[in-house]
Amino acid sequence: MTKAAHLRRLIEEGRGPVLTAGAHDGLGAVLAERAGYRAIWASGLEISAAHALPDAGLLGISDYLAAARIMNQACGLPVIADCDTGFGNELNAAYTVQQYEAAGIAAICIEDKVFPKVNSFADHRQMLVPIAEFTHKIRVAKATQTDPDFMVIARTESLIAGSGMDEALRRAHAYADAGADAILIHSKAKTHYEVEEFMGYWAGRLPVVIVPTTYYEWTARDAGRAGASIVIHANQGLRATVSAVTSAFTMMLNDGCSSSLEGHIASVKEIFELQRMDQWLELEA
Ligand code: SPV
Ligand code: MG
Repeated sequence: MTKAAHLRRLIEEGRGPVLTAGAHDGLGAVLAERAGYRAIWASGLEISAAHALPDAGLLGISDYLAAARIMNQACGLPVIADCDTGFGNELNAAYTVQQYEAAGIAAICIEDKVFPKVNSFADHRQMLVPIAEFTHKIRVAKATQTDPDFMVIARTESLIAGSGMDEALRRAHAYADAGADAILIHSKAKTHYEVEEFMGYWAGRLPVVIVPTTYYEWTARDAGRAGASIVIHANQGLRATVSAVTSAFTMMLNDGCSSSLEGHIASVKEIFELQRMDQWLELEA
């Protein structure tokens, strides 16, 4: 089964939302798989942060695709690739579909903001493109794919841009009419209520994807009961890494050695296991 078919099956079998972890490299994807996540979000925020760059449209499709490809090859999970606004106009969106599909990526997600976008949590120009411009992009993207299982997820930033619930619903329905396979409704609210309200009105027309970063107290189980098909923990892995590495480096510099860390950090043996070193070295035998 292709990974695109696998992702569709996970959504359709309805055993709760597909728990999806944000990652930016092969190791992150392997850690998510080992922990029990069922899909990978190739996060633009994480891929940008891994380059020590802001999530502001600086990196291009080559950088994003290379990262998504590495994650896809490193683990058995389907990858949902964050493709920002589709890297330009509808031609760029078509090229994006061609390239990601050829790389075996299960789904792409494109959002209805003006290029170059800025991360949704930045208090900075959160501007939406006209609905007709984005529906055209979706139609071209969907017409480009050759594998019927490949998914194009349309993400509306209406709530992020402060355009309100009616606009979010209007856009989501227009994107569904244009052929989107799922809708990502993004929110930066501190509570889940607006996302829950959206899903109530939406009434399951298409699968809904959510990213509970600011409304982190909402459990995936409750989100699933409210209608979410995919729940993305988009950046917590990156944030955990930053905290852990910062405290480890500080401790070693302060102590002049790593003895207070040993016992708290992964062993070299565990790193070898994550690298599947034994399997590789068996090839020499
Ligand atoms: C990302 O992870 O890059 C996302 C989700 O698009 S967010 O950062 O919440 O916008
Ligand atoms: Mg992003």
